[in-house]
Amino acid sequence: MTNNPHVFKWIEEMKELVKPDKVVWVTEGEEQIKALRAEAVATGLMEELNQEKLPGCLLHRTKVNDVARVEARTFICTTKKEMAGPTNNWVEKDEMYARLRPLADGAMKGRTMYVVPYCMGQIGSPFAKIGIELTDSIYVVLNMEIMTRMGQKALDQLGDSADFVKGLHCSLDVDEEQRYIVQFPEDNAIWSLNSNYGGNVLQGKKCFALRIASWQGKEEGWMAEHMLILGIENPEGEIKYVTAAFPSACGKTNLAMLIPPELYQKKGYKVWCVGDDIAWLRIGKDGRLWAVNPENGFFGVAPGTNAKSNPNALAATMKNTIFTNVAHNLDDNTVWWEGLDKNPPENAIDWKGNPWSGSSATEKAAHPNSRFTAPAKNCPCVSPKFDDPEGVPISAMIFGGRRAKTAPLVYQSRDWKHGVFVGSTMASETTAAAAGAVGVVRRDPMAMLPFCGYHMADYFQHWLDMGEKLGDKAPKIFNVNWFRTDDEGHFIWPGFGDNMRVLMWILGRCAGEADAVETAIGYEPKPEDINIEGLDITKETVADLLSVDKELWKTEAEGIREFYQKFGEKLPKELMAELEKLEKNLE
Ligand code: OXD
Ligand code: MN
Repeated sequence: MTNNPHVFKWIEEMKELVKPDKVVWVTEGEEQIKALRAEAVATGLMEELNQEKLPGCLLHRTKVNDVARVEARTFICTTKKEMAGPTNNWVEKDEMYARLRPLADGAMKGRTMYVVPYCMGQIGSPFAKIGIELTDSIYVVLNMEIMTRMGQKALDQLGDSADFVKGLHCSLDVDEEQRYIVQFPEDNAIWSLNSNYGGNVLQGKKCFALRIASWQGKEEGWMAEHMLILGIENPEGEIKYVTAAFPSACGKTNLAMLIPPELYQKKGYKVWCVGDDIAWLRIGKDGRLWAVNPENGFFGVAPGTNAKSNPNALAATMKNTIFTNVAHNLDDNTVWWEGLDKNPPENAIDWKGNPWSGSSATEKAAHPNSRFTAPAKNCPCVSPKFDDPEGVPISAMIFGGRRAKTAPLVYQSRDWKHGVFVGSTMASETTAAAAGAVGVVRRDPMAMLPFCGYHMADYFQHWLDMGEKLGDKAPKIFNVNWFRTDDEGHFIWPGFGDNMRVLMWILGRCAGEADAVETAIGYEPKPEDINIEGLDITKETVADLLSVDKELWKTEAEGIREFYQKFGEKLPKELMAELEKLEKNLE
């Protein structure tokens, strides 16, 4: 275990509060994990799936009121509201502790408190950070074991240091009215109460690796971003890495595990996945920006994942994976979800635990946000650099969103400052998949709106400061949009693996090899610069995908101006200057 006095003092304090019957340190390795899995199955918390077809795989169903992240119940609690800014829910931190303590008081009576030490980043890496999560859920323990480097090794890395994130998770009775996902960045603390859904309670992920880490990054001069990381290897064996940020429902995991089109495969190109959700970025000794994925697994959305959309993700789920809220196929004790294949099972249990039959179903078998928790090393295209403590050097950073008409297929920012402007104005249009009106523009700067642990205007400033430090070694910044539609509402660009054609132009730009034309919004490829060999579209279609409608962009600029007003005086003047430049270019 550990002799770290800071750890013991805090655990004693928490024990006094939540009053568990028993405390179990999850530091004993594989045998202990095996025993916890067996206990989860024996108590009905999880079901063991077909061990021939899905070895090591388990199924879990959450309560029906606990199926997603809850932004309205997520808080950044600091001494001053100014620190959290206008885009976060805020309560003064002592007031929040006072509100939460009575809820947590005795929350683990009659239960076991598991002490889960974990490391975000590779053990021994200069990027690595330690957290300890105290939880009363075996489901959380088993998921954390997949998603992080967990156990004794994390305590060893911590040594005697007081620098760890103190996490408390109490399942309670999963009451949504009393649900709290609270980050205390000044205290390095996270409290999750009344939820058992992954994004709320696997604290290493959104709570630590984004909300707390973004705060730490600002203080310490690095960045925690909601970005995938992928590498493209050319036939000579050189690999260039890019990061990309998208709001949800834009195919981030699919892009992270992209399969190159045949044209590139034949030439010997390969794509490697370093991360599908989060990137921690630091300036390396060479002055360039380097990235690691702090996670050790994928917590991916199951519906829509299939052998065509993402064969790599599907392969990753074939062993040692925890499925949550998917359908249970009773015929062969496996799992199913909408979009897996065209053969829904006849004899199944849906995500709510009710009998479900494909031919007579009126409701979905799997929850639209049902998930797989899969070890990264299961993924056939996981990067050989996945465990490299130094990370990978980044050539380009890509922003994107879902825009039917406004944004072109791809454009490059004129420089870092303009790139920060592009990221800060990122937006997606709502789809029919979400409740509410369709086509409404939602701004989601750098896809960090629900994950930035401090004032978003300070966050923009931090991006600008990082650019100053990086100087001419800064990655180039791009924007992509795979989702332009024709007049009938059909997607024009084929997407999926063919997105590599756009990535190739991006890498060409980084290498100073690809051509571009300057437009009102930035640099764009000429239609012939996007390789469409083997595709069913013409150069004219590409021209169309790249067109910039100035009237639409004037409306866009108005929307940005309105959005920026939120930040008042605190908005960095560089970003306002970029907006003014855009408005002038559109005249
Ligand atoms: C996720 C999210 O689950 O961004 O990764 O919501
Ligand atoms: Mn995410």
